[in-house]
Amino acid sequence: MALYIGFDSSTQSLTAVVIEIAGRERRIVLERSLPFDESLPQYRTHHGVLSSEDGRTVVAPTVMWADALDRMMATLTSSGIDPAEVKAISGAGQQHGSVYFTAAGVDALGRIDPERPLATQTEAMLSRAVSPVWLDCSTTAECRTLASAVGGDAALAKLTGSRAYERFTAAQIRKFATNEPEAYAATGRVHLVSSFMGSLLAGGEAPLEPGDASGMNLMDLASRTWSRAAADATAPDLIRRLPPIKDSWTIAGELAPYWQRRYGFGRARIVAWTGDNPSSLIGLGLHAAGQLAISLGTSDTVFGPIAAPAHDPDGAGHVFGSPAGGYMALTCFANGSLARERVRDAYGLDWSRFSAALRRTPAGNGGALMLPWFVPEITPHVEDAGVRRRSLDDTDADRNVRAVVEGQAMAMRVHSRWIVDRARDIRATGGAAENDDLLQVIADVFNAPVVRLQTTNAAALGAALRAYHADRLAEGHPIGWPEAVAGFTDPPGEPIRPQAANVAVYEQLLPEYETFERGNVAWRAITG
Ligand code: XUL
Repeated sequence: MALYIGFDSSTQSLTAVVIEIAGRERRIVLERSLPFDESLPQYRTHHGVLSSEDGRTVVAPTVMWADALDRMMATLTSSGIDPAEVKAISGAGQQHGSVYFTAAGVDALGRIDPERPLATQTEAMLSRAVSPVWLDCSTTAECRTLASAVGGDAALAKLTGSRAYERFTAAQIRKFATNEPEAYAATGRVHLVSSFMGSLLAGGEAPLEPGDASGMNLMDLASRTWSRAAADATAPDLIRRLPPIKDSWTIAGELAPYWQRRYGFGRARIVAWTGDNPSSLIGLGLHAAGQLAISLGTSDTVFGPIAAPAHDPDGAGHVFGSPAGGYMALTCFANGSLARERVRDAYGLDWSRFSAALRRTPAGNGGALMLPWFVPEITPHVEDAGVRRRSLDDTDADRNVRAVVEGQAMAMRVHSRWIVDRARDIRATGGAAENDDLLQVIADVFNAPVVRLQTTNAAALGAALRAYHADRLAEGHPIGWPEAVAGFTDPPGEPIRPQAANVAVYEQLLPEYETFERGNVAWRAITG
């Protein structure tokens, strides 16, 4: 019997999924989540982040993630699993967020003292106390400079998989290097959330891998190496500050003595961490082009594997490396559960009353439409936050609930056509995937069955499965992805099927939605 741990260090929480594999016997043995706001109140985060008054600058206290990892290890080992049985560990991190180490801090990773808490030791390794995260949209000027230096947005998208994005790491590094040149000069390495967490576990620098590195606007997508042109356009002397990019199945090292001595683990292998979306691709068992997934988390994302890099004609989507090799396409919406929660709270509802409101209202909402841009939106690109309503009274709780869900589902359909025009089925994950009424709207808008897997923690499960896959390879017994994920990613129940009458309503409403959306967006066209 062998245990594998997968983590998901996401915006609002750290989640762990532990799987057990004994030949054909495979099961999830434990799932635990640690929400940052409630479990670590001393960091004073709200929804896991610290935001400026205007909401455009969004960071997280880097040390909070280290603290969460320490606590999660304590939780896991007191939950009945035998730490000595853990063979390999991997993880997923919220994408794009960056962590800044001094050169001495990188060396100190190899000397983490088991006698002292991890958080205080981590603090001393950093040249910057906070990490900019994916919700940040303060770097429009940096994006313009970066794009024009490499020949325009279309050229940057061709090179790196995405045009310049505010939340992507290059623009964030540029802002830091410009505004805090001394702290940038003191920076020895810039890591992502994923490789930072992997480095803490391995007690030494973990590499980046193509899945998460492609969320930086810095990696040449074709060669999977750093692009000198993009790096030089970002900040002085950046290339030497970037960790190496290695295959996603690279073993970063052995679990550091800190974890072995404190919690009784053995010499588990640490497998390179990836981004949360690439990890969910594995956790949902997606390895063939034409498959589509929807993740309903703090952000909502629509993604799927693709055979070769494609590009979103609207310039809103991304191409990332897939941790299984090859590529994946993704579109991200900032107003995911953030928007659903805002509507829920505005009308004093809880989730069950939110669902009841969905059931009481008809598909199509009598033509009412909402663009739920409570925070600046990524897709479509909207800088000025603000909810836009059409034929919708903002005092009508039921119809506003339906409008937020329908608005999100129609945006997902419109902005995922470039990935898959007609999906055979859709795999759903993330907290809100537990809600049948919400998934029904998605099934009807996409005219495709929606399936849910055993867990809605696909990113953490994907990490555990990646740990297993890489461990077999390291043992000299490589396995393919279908074998690696078997028993974990087969849909356990019936899908939620589209209802013909509702499908017809949305076929009519979709063009109206598109017109309404376009009328509210100053499109930042992709230029050559
Ligand atoms: C993807 C993105 C978000 C974060 C959320 O591009 O910005 O989905 O990965 O954790």
